[in-house]
Amino acid sequence: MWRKTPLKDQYDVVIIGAGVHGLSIAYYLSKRGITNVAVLDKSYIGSGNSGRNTQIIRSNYRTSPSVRFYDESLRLYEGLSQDLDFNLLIDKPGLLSIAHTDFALEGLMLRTEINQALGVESRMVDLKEIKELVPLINLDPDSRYPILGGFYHPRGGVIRHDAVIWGLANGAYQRGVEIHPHTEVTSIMTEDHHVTGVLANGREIKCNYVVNATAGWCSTIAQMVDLKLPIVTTPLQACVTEPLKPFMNMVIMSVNLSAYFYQTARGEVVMGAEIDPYSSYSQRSTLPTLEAMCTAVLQIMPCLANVNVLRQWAGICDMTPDFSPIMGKAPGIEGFILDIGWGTYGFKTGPAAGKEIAELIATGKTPEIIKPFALERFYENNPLDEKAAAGTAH
Ligand code: PYC
Repeated sequence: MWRKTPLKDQYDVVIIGAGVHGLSIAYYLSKRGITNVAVLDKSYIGSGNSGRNTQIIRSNYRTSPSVRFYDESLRLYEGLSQDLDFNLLIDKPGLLSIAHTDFALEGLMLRTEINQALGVESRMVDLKEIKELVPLINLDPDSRYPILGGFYHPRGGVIRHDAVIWGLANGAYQRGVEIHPHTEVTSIMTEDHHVTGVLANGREIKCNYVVNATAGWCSTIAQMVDLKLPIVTTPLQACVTEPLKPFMNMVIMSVNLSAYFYQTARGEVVMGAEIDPYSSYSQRSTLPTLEAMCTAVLQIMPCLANVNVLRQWAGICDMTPDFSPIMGKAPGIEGFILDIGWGTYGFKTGPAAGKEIAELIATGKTPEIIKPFALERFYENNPLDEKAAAGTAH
């Protein structure tokens, strides 16, 4: 889909990380005519969380800045196949968040009101409607965690992550952007608090902007300019079963059990749970997490007992204290741009982050919609608390 070219000595913009975010920034820059751009990745493209996430897209968040931003991304995803002229296999059967306690139900009601006030289609559903939406769900009132109600988000769904990565890479490349896999940045050069270039695969490359669009290694990259981030890196695991005949057409998330699952177009059930309870850079999966995921999903969908799990994997997630990302200019370092801290929710925001960061670089001004996500919010004790809606399964 693209030719390998030698690294040049100078670019306008160097983007570190060839995942959905880095490639999306490159694509939207190229649409603005900014094409002297290189996307560098220490491994193959999409090798990090972009190829490890579970492909869920939704905008049913809790705070207004998040709902606005995630909804912009969902809208961009809805039109991205046409925009890229590349079939991204979007599938939006709807997303159902279920609650097993009154407290969780109240949280879903609050999200419903905020979503509706901002024009995002979400509504509360009772047990009768839940049964209609997902006939095989366990609604037994005597089960260990009886379901009390749900929050339905009809535009939620999934989009094929490998297609998204290749589509964006192809779109950016066709407009003149260079993509350099297996090209590791080991330092960032600065002069007078301005970024001047990077050292990549042992070569000095000059540039005006460096974008940190990495997941898992964003603190390592930030350290290269002595920037400390309030981020802890933690694994998140998922697994997939053998294929089954179609039996459900919905993404289900349980607030209290910290579990989520859906059936893919190939019939497999993809499922996941909460982030691991420790910090690590390991991308290996573990038995206790497999057990936790299956226990939770079987509580909701007991018919899956005896189904074989075929694969399990992990990605590593950069978690901020408020479960919201960091986007914008890095304070005190001209030309160093942050698109990081994407925790367990980065895949669904690739298009909006790409578009807005491209605008920031093109105009020099931070777009209104990403202002609430600036790093400075932590210096000013002004967090954007999304834990209730952004944790893996909430
Ligand atoms: O935020 O929708 C989500 C999600 C699903 C899996 C990980 N994060």
